[in-house]
Amino acid sequence: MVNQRRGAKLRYVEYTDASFGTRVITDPRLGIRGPTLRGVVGEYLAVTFLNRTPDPVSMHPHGVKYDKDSEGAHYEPKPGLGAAVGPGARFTYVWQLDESSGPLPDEPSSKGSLYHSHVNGDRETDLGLFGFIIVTDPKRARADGTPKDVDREMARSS
Ligand SMILES: [Cu+2]
Repeated sequence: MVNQRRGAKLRYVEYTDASFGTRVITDPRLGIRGPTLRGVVGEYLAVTFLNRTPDPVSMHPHGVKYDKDSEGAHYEPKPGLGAAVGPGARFTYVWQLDESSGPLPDEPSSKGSLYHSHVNGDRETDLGLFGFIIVTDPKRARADGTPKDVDREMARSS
């Protein structure tokens, strides 16, 4: 399977809605990274994921709260429903942005973490299936959830 697709990359792509018809053009500076997911403390992120790859993949988040089905990681003995989304299948992950997801009062206005596919360890991340999650303090956020004190955003993953 890996040999068949040597050199091929995979990528999370954002669409305007769950009909998956119209792509959202993301910032080219993100490179192969998936769309940046963001919210403010107190909100939930609901991500409807459709797998258009030939293999089971998932979305596993860091820095947020979730129940077993929305964990998105294939941990034994009993993985949750979102642990491995098969080719052509879809799953809606629900992630809670609680106090620990966001910044402390004396920290910058947002806290970053990441999401990545987690069916086969790091393999899918190496293929390109990862992206950022940015959680902002609601007192320091604009109406759209972006931080008031940031006018230009650069994200790095290393
Ligand atoms: Cu991880």
